[in-house]
Amino acid sequence: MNIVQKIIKNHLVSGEMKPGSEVGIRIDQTLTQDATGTMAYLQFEAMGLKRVKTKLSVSYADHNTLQTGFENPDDHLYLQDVAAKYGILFSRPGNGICHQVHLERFSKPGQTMLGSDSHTPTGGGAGMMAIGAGGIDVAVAMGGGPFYMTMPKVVNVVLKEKLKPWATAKDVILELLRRLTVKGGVGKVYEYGGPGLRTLTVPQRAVITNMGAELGATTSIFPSDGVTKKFFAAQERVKDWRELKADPGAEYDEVIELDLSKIVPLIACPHSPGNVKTVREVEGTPVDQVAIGSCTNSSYVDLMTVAKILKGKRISPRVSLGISPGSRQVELMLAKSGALADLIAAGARILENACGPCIGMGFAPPSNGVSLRTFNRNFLGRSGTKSAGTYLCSVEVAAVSALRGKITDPRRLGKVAPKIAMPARFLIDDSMILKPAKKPATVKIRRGPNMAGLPEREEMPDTLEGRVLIKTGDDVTTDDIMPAGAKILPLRSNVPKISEHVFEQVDAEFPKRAREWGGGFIVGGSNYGQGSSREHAALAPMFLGVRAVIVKSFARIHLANLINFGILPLTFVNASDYDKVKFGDKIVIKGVRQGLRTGDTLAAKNVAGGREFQVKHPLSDRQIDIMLAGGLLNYTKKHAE
Ligand code: MIC
Ligand code: SF4
Repeated sequence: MNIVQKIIKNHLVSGEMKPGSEVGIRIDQTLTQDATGTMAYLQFEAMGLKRVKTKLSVSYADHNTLQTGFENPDDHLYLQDVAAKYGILFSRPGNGICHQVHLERFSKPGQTMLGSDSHTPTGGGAGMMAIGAGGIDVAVAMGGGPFYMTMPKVVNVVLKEKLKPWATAKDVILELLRRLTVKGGVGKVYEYGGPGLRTLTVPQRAVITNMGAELGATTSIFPSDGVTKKFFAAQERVKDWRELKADPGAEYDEVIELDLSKIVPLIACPHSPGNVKTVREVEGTPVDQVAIGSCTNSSYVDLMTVAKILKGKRISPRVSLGISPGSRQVELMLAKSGALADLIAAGARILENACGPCIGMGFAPPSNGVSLRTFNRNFLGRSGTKSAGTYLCSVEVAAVSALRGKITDPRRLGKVAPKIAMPARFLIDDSMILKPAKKPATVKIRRGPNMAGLPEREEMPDTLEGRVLIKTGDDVTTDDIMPAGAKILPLRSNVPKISEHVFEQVDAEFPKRAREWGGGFIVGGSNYGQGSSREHAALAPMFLGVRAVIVKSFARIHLANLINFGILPLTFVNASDYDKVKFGDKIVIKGVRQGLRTGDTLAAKNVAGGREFQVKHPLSDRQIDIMLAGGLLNYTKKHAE
């Protein structure tokens, strides 16, 4: 068996391990962050359990750290109290980005993890089967319920040789994105192997598994080997380590070969992580802003490398350089080694160790600006400035370009790249991770005035009818559907308020129209809902009365979120019917309740021309029950009765 099959088999609760069929797996660990966590814990509370049933659950506060009003700090207190009460560890604001901290302090080879964040696969760098999901799926997992997913195809990425100076792990994943595109990984897990493995450290592997999310993959995973063991020893957690490898002759659905020695510095150009070019191709482009950090590239070695490149130099006067360390561990080590002083002396602005600019929480670029980022997403407007263009690259490219004021291939600095060794011991201080209360019954949960209750949806009616509220193209992101940023993120625990911002950057009239038209349909192209795991991209449209989403194809997590909140996900049987449906058309789908059970297609009538077209649903029997009940919360309550 390959590694993916081994882990799934060890955790299998239901289903057959056949690609394409639904499997249920037991979840060992969960992770939440503050932007998705409030909803996840409201849902967990609604389940009425006394304590989480996982081996380990950690709640992080890392996204909503800009406190421009009471909303975010109030939500943090809520999260802290819930964690204390229900047996969850709480990583306080100031302790770092969930994925970086979890990799350092809690990852365990061979275990399963579900996280309410799409970059949860970062844990795959340490041999975890770590999957991103909507908050309610994580709530169910915390309650001991299985996680259901489509059994993925397993792709073996065989790594050969080793990286040349100035080529990095970031370039490896950018190369895969260049070859496979942002839809290439849907329904697949990437399992890395080959002789090149031993040349990559755990944080480098984590860069690759982190950004596997941008391929649309279910997750990505590396074996757990001697390199992994060293990392665990350096984190003083060698007892958490175990070996994990594929059996000799293990079979895979696909094999990709990657010669590491052929990888060159790459860059993803605006506005998609899949728009990859060589750095050489865009060299010379003037840069206004450089941002270094995020769950992709903010490890100790990454930031020490930046410090080494900048030491004794000054950044270009046209560039504003922001650096957000990935964790308090990284930040403390930078400070103690003196590297932090080198960064500050070079002109860097040291930001909080949090997601920060990656999610538009401050440090937005200027109008029409060029922002070079070591992050994983560069969707239009995500930085907070719609007219800006963001580029994604390695820390090496970012640092050298910050010095020169223009996009620069770091190989111009010479044949020898700075080499930072992995530390034999990291600085261990878990004092910002709070343990659950000894007497949970005494914990009173604080809830700020911004926190609204969970919205409800009634059972699925037999006839779905309404008008097409919006018609989108391909690759619509959840940032398009439900934008983030400093102004909107504080509303994550208030669905009525946040729903006023649905599709804000694409079509600001959407919420008003949805209310006036009494809800309706969304029509879209392929890979609809790519990107984040935020269930608000389903919850808020549900609140506005969206009944069904009809598209050419869906991204994995968003599809699951739509089902969880009772919005019927449908695809065109004939892709050409997409062209015939227009904005504002009235659509009627009759006999839905019976129709879902009897087959996988339904007839939709476009009242305008009287034409009928066929739509298909991807639902398993279990998902049909969820849909008919009006969503997962209703379904779970019904089953508990
Ligand atoms: C992201 O990178 O888009 C986020 C913000 O981390 C999201 C989660 C969210 O929207 O809260 C993700 O990746 O799932
Ligand atoms: Fe945070 Fe950005 Fe990573 Fe999302 S991608 S978890 S916003 S650092």
